[in-house]
Amino acid sequence: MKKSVYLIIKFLITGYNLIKEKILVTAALPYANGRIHLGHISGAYLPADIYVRYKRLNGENILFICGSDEHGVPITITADNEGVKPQQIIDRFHNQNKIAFHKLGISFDNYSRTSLSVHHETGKEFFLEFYNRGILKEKKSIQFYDEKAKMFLPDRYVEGICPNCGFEEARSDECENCGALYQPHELINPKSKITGEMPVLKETSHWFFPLGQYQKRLEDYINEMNNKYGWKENVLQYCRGWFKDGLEDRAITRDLDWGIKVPIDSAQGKVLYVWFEAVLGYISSTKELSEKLGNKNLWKDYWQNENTKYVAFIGKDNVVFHCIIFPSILMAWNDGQNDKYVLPQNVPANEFLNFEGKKFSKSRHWGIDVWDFLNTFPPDPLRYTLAANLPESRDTDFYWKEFQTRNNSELADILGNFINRTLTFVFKNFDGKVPDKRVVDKIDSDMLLLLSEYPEKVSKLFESYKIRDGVLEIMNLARAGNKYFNDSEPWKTVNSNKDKCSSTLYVCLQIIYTLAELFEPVIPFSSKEIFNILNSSKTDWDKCGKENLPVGHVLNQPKIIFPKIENEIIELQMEKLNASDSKNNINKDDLISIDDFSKIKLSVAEVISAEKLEKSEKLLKLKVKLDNEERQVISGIAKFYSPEDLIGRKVVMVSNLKPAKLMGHESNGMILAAEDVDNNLIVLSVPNNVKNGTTIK
Ligand code: B3M
Ligand code: ZN
Repeated sequence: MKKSVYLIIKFLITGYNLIKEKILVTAALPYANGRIHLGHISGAYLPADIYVRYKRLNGENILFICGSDEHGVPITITADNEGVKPQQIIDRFHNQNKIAFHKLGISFDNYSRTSLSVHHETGKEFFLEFYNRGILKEKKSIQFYDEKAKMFLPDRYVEGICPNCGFEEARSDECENCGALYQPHELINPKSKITGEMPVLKETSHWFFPLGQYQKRLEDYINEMNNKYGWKENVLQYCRGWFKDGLEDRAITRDLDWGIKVPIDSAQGKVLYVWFEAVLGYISSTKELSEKLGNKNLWKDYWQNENTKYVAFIGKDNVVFHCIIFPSILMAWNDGQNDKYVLPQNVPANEFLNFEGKKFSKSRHWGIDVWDFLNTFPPDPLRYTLAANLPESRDTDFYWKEFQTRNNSELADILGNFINRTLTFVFKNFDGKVPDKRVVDKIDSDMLLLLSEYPEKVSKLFESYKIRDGVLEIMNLARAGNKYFNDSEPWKTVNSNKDKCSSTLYVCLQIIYTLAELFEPVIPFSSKEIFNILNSSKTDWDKCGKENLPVGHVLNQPKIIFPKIENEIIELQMEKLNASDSKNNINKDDLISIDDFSKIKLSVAEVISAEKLEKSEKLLKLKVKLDNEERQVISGIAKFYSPEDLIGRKVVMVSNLKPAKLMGHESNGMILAAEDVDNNLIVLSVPNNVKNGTTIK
């Protein structure tokens, strides 16, 4: 080829790649203060993953971005409750959630963390850009301050009596019981949750983002996106609600020491408000990916490219942050001199998933943890069940019984059975090879026509974020396959009309091929197994409804892809869920009198030494100090704490327990710990300023 021709072609290809639309998909960054549960999965991660996998099969240039949200009060509260540093909490849950996502086949291109320096830099860059351009307003306000802990107390750190209804666990400016809103100074008997002291009111100043100024532009933006790309009605409703109330300035700094430090001298002890920076986590996660891939500009190719289609998958509780706050931050940035960012083209937020008819509740242990789930079941039946029941337009429920039915009656009896009966038949009668298409009757051509329409049919649904309908539609193809098999009666034609029989099986195998591909986004692990049986691999999405397996192609022996789930296993899971819930529902007959309770002497004790007991995985030998007495206690917490974790800690001890011998060692008391649903023990801590030996009442 002449060099000039070569150059022209190269130029055209590069040019095409440059202008070809890029797709950026993000899914909400889960807080690293707990394990993700099935509600998170059906709210955002599964629909996003199905969409992304489908787009990849279309050969799109797509990035799927996520990571852990590691700042904010939810993290520090969890850390305080456990008596550990926030870093320990985020390390634990970042890793567990990352593994859970991986096991479930959620195919992020990057799963980052907002504690990384690339993210801190990004957060500071945005703040400084706004600060330097004079966009931010500094305003003074009065807030609770804990003089002992030397810190301002975020809302959730203060508790007192509601001035309106007398509820005793009201927050600093809002009562959960009666819904009243009030000023912090109106709260009666405020107490700091950190030290238990009465906090004082102190003036502090914060920087505010002028959200109100963006209202008109945000309304126009959402209208335009809705007109062009069709936003979901539930999402529009939430936005309209916010606009109706009128947008107001929002503080984007907080008095806390966990988070991204506000990068100006006059803001000592302040960090960026977690929501201001968390949404920027999508950008920094993409930057981290660029670095990993050694392609410095990759993130810009997506984020700062007007040909990027950006879709943000979230749950309904995050709508305001993704449809209002994040776009306004990007608008403000884009008004400056720097390269411009793309705004979300769509935010297909889902409603909630409830469990067995009741709302998810972390404190009541009502919900199902992905980690636990995948210890018992493979990922695809869960993916399919959730996908077939996504809360796209209203809340839906996860029922264990439905999970069993979706697996046994749909995956196994419809899809699995169709594959199995076809392949078994082909191995028995056609030597394990794709048989010839000899006679094409109406029933066959109708089936092939229906098949050819499927990729587009499903595409239309997926493109409009009707993921659930798309998934149900694919299962309909498996149903149609079974019906075609039944109506064609190959078990008869194999003797009476072998050519006809051969054609029937040829068509059935093409259907299985199409099912393997269409189902790839939904049940990727099983799709791979189906392709293995077919001894084949995927093609472009728009070609998968055609006749892809050639005559004579050698197949592999079938095997069971979807084993049935037995009743006992489901019943066990239901019991487990109910048991964790009833832990908090105390039976009337179990109530004790105050006299019964006062028999138990609870004291504050300080751990002064700790060591592992030889030959025991569970036990630690502790020496604890009461008022002016030392005691030896043998405690079954070795799996959860190393000796160093405990030394110096003040704990709660039952101090009037009869002495006991454990593995030959005397124990004089019992250390109290909380046991979570996974049977992890968390030792109760007492603030350091409480004296050893103090009685707990
Ligand atoms: N971490 C809230 C949540 O997990 C929050 C989402 C951040 S998305 C930038 O629901
Ligand atoms: Zn109240």
